[in-house]
Amino acid sequence: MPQTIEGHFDAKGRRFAIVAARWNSIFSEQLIAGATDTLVRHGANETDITLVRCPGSYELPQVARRVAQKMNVDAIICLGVLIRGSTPHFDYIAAEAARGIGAAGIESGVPTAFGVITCDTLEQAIERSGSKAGNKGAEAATAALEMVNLFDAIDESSNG
Ligand code: DLZ
Repeated sequence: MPQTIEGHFDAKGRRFAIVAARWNSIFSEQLIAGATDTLVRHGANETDITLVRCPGSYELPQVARRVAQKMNVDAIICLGVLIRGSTPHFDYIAAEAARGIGAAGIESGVPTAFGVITCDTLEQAIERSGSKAGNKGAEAATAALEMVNLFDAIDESSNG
């Protein structure tokens, strides 16, 4: 068996930012609730979670980058809801959100989690924000938590 380095899911004593886009707030509020609930159930103190709201998913990377620079947090969970409708904006915004949220994490060294749901229909948005297909905010918070602990495990490893 190879030596395995992996992250566990203990949020105790950790500080998190949730960056959430205001668009489609009926769904994004569910993602915020799912992310917060996941962090608290894994031991985070609610006072150690800061919610930062921004206009839309396009702005998520810019805000994540600024939060990483200015706030003392262990991870940043980015949440948004994109519904295709009939607008070509969708593809541009989705691409920028995905690329930029990743870039913010790579540049800063602070893990960023991608909790943006990209849907064709309202029904899909309902499914992914807390019904049939789970809650993408909770999933993103779980990933952020694993990344925080994984980075610590890498730093502490003898090869690190
Ligand atoms: C403009 C726009 C559109 C059409 N749709 C969405 C959406 O479904 N979800 C979302 O988060 N944001 C949307 N926006 C707003 C853009 O993300 C951005 O805030 C504006 O283009 C201003 O830069």
